[in-house]
Amino acid sequence: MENEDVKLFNFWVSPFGKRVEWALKLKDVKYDYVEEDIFNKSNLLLQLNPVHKKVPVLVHAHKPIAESLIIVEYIDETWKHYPLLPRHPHHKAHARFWATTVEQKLGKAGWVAMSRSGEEQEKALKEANDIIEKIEEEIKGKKYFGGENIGYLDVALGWIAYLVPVWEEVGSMKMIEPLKFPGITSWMTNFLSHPVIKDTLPPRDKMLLYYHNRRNNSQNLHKV
Ligand SMILES: N[C@@H](CCC(=O)N[C@@H](CS)C(=O)NCC(=O)O)C(=O)O
Repeated sequence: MENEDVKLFNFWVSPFGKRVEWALKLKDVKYDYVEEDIFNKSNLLLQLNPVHKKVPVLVHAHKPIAESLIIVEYIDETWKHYPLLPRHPHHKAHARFWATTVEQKLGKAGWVAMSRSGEEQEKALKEANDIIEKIEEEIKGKKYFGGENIGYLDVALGWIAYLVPVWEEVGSMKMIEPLKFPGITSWMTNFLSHPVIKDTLPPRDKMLLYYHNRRNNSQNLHKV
């Protein structure tokens, strides 16, 4: 089963798809990568993920799995070496809680802070700040959320490390002040310089161009 074909349908800058790429790479699972155009989706993607019609989709042993955090857990259960989720049920629940809470709160606030200005941006920055303060408490004194090694929560929150600096530049604002949030800032450096992660990061110029365009044309909040 674990040696069956693996295929990842993804979009190059997707913060959700990156989670899956990272989980596969950390576990050294070989896979084929299929780039999807999320503005002109293939029929195959619509068949594989008929409910949400989104990437990422992982196809393993000819069966599709959708939703990035569910895929990461599937990968963790299927390929056991380099475990991502903690073993203890409480630690596991804690990691899942922060993965979904940060996505809900910071994902939306960060997008609005990047794509709007004036009062709307101010309000979003305040919301972002509230959750960033909580993340700072979680990471303070640790190399990774997973401890000495990258774990589930690092994979789940890794988008912050490569996307927030791009969103800050595009939105001419600052969400993560290094002096105010030294723990998150050093986690971002540790995460981005990890040998597995650093090879997966999209080119910064390409991301800046993409998000500048998204900012100028930002009616649709969901195609991150
Ligand atoms: N909750 C989903 C979100 C996936 C998602 O929003 N993917 C975006 C690309 S970053 C997408 O496919 N958007 C296409 C659309 O919204 O139609 C997950 O975690 O996998």
